[in-house]
Amino acid sequence: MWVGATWSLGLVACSQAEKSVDGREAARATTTVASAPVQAGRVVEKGAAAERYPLTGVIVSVDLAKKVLVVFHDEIKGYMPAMTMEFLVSSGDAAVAKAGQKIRAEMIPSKAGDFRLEKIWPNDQAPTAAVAAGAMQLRQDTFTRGKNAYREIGEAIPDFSLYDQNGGVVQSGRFRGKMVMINFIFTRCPVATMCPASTTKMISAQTLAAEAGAKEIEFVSITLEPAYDTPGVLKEYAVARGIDTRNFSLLTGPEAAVRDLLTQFGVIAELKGDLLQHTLTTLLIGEDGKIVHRADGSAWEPKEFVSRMRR
Ligand SMILES: [Cu+2]
Repeated sequence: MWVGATWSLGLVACSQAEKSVDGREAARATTTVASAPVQAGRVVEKGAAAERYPLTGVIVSVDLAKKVLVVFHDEIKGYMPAMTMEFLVSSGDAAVAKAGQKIRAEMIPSKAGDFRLEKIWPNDQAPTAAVAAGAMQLRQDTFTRGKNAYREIGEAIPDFSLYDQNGGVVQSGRFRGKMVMINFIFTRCPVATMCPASTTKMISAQTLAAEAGAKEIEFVSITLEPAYDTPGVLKEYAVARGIDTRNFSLLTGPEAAVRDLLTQFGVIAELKGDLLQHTLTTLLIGEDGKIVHRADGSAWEPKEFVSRMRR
């Protein structure tokens, strides 16, 4: 596990990007990370693991206690026609689900004859379009900035549109006029001193900020592994870690958008075999959207950040 000021790798990706004419190479350069074992939604994987089928549909009803969604789903080509049926889901997915909401997901039939949904994403037209447009804008911005993509202290953060742990769209404009403390984690990080410790310190900062009477402050954790960390997975993580989500959001979204944010914030995340290796960065953004303070690595103290917050 390597930690530290290693955003030069991000610059390598960007200087490659600079050479490309049409941007396609740029996309490749920055999305090689975190691909294979954690692929984005719509795949059918057959073989050793359970079969998975891409599914789209509308949630008809939610049984939170039984963790069951009733979904009217579209035809699953070569498997079953469109119909309304029950699906088992995680507690996080059940908590996030709303009747009437469109979703896309992966369906997993079990030997026992029941069906599970995993990798559930919001699929209603307006929010999906907003998030896609945000991702495209970020792609453009990262590409245009080229090797200047990395945002220094004093520079404004890029605009983004992502989903929070409730599946709602969060746009960066929401934070204008507030200070924001941001870190980057992934929920299944196995290294206690990395993401789990970083989340613990964010929670401490939130508590200390409240005690210090810090005003207009929000806390944001952006996932390093968006293909796995769906809104429902983030929800479950927030509940399990006891995060007070009144001013603490966990964000995810399209792989490309997250990649571009990591590049611009100078965070490295790279798959080594099955392990997602990454650096740790924690940022404080001012009410004008500019970076006020940044800590690289795991040695930062919550109070350093809280002392810089507005009272
Ligand atoms: Cu980690």
